[in-house]
Amino acid sequence: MRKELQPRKIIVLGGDGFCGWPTSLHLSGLGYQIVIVDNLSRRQIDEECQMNSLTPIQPIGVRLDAWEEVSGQRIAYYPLNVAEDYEGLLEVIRQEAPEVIIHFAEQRSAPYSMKSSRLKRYTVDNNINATHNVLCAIVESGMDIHLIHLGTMGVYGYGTAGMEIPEGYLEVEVAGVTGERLRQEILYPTNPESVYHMTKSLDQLLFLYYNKNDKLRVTDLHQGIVWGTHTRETLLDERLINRFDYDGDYGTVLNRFLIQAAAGHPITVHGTGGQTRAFIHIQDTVRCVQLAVEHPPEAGDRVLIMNQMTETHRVRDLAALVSRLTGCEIAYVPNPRQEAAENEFHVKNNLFLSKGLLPITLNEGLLMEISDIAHKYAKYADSSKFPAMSTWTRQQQPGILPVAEGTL
Ligand code: NAD
Ligand code: USQ
Repeated sequence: MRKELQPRKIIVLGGDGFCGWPTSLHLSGLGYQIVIVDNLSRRQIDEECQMNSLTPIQPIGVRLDAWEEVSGQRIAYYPLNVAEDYEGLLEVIRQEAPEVIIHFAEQRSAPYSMKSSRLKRYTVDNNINATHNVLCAIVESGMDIHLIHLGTMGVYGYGTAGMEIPEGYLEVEVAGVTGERLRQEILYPTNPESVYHMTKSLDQLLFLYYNKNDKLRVTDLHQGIVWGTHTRETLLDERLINRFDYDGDYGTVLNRFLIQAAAGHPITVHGTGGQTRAFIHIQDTVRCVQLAVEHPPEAGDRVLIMNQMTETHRVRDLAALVSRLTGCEIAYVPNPRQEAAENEFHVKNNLFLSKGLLPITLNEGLLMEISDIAHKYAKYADSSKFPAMSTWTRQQQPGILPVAEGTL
């Protein structure tokens, strides 16, 4: 009975990317009809920056044919810019009539978003227009579509809150006009640390508005840093392999440390490495998105926000762990970012745990990642791409002024 209530067709915006590709395969493997929309801008950025995924990702057409061969399922694909081609997006939605749209289609690197005025503006234009176009198109289509968006833990900011970060909403008590105490729940105050993270904070307001005004059903997943490469489906055939970014702009911290260690390069810890962040394995990402598809908000519910993370770690502890496992050196380098030197970070993730998520921990997954991806592909790494060169302020640029206080 419950099965018949499950959605059958899902549009995955950004389905060629690091999270979107394995999610598309996972959901297709479960029997959902998947339609990918992607303008391949991430592959173009690689060309622009003369970078490549460490793993040999195949052109989208080869990927889709390989999946059909392996699974018997055909995933449809539309090359379309969600931020610029509103009419095209609306047409795809009308034609495909999905029950769910999963929105991964944003520029997702914080360092890339800070590199220049051009890239700050690109990130804002791309991310905000993409999100707003999707919301408008759902309303204009008149269909009851559940929108699932990939947001970020970074909307909460990385100060020390002194409490567990709740799932999106904060209970507050304020004084009323006659002095009585009033209790309310508000969106957790945002405190983004990069232009990229700021776009995710702005996305939240767009969701709040369209949920209130048009009663759209929206789930916003505040995801931590994703690590790992493979999922069960991407392992089925090498042509299905997922991308692996390791450069200073797109590589995320743990995956970078693993490849640096395997390539014999010192692990680049920014500043004191006192930053505590939230993490999740890519296999758990695809499982969480599945759980979000299977547990939609009801009509009239407020935006459902879930923290999509499984553990928190301090950057220098991760470096020490990778160093212990591989014997590589650690290099403490000047921090190119403007961020607190040290922070405590405690996060609630009860909503996913209550829906059946069984997290993969760093302890289980790390050795496999080292022996499989790191050793197999490290020889293809270009070590000139290891340093993170994008600085948060002009003052931090080497040769202009001294590095900002508190970031070393
Ligand atoms: P990615 O860059 O690998 O994938 C994004 C995909 O979207 C790319 O294939 C890109 O070509 C496409 N895209 C971007 N703009 C588009 C547009 N205007 N029209 C059509 N397609 C467009 O990034 P990812 O790591 O897969 O991240 C996916 C989402 O998850 C992002 O929104 C990101 O903010 C979020 N997220 C990622 C992480 C992480 O650690 N990777 C962590 C938290 C949240
Ligand atoms: N760091 C190092 N050394 C490195 C690289 C990073 O010490 O070589 C530090 C950074 O200074 C930072 C932390 O590691 O304190 C995390 O950096 P990151 O690049 O792994 O993560 P971030 O920039 O926050 O962005 C990534 C994804 C983004 C997602 C976010 C989730 O690129 O799309 O939204 O993780 S979160 O961090 O939870 O907001």
